[in-house]
Amino acid sequence: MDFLKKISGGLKKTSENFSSGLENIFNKSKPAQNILQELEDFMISSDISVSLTEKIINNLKNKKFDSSELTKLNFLQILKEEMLSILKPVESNIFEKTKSLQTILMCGVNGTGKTTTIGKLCKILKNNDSKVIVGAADTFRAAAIEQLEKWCSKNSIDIEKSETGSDPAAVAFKTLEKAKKNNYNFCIIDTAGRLHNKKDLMDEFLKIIRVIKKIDENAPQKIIIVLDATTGQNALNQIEEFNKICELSGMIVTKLDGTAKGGVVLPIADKYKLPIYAIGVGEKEDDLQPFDAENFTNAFLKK
Ligand SMILES: Nc1nc2c(ncn2[C@@H]2O[C@H](COP(=O)(O)OP(=O)(O)OP(=O)(O)O)[C@@H](O)[C@H]2O)c(=O)[nH]1
Ligand SMILES: [Mg+2]
Repeated sequence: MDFLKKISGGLKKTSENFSSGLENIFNKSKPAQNILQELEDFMISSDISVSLTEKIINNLKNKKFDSSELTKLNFLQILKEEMLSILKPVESNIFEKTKSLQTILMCGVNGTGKTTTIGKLCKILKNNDSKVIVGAADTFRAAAIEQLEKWCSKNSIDIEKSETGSDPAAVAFKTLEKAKKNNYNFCIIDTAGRLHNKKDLMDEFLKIIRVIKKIDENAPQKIIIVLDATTGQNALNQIEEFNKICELSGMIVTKLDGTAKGGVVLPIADKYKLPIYAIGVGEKEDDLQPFDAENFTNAFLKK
């Protein structure tokens, strides 16, 4: 299945919600002022955020459409331009095989899709002929280690683990040590979900980073926050909170298939300007896609 088909399927709820909303707004003639007001309310309810919605509405106002000119088509044109100008700069592909070892540390609040995303990522990396090792540094639950093991065995990926309850930083250390010694291309560390207001858990995360740096001072090359699109504007707070304690490199937005409000990707990209490396559009191993602004925008605005 090609990328565009896959992402269109994944964004089906969002695009259907968006097109039926626009259909309702433009289905009968009304003054431009009313249309603008309805568009504003609708975009905000689609999780496009107040500030970004205002920007788009102002763009429309500046074009001075009168009621006969303000059509769905010219609205979509302006929205598309706006979306591309926000999303193009955050496109970033980091999953190509590189000569030097890349250590990727995953983080995020509970249940956003970190472990599943690592599983899917392993397949992409394996297909690029990369040598990959994964560290099961979520030692909090036995099930978390088993879950990661299952994903790794599917793609014959090496995994480093320890018993439940052991120090996650020690697992991360062992994984990177092995990766370095055996010339791996990627070392990916899974971590337990954590809320920013649990100081001990945030300290534990910082310890993982400190310990990794003992082996390679430039590692982790990437700290990726995994965000669940179904949590809406909450995802923005999560970026804010993790960014307070470490320097996030970028993000992966999951569960876009599970929401009609995929519009949340826009304020996320607009506010933080952090790269979006990939998006999750389902639970299966092929349901992770490198982020492509053009494909995303086309799938989003599909009639
Ligand atoms: N529909 C859908 N479900 C997803 C996606 N990504 C992950 N999930 C599901 O989300 C649930 C949680 O995924 P996990 O990978 O366990 O999340 P996690 O962040 O590792 O969770 P913790 O380790 O407990 O913090 C699972 O049921 C996954 O199948 C996605 O892109 N789409
Ligand atoms: Mg997990």
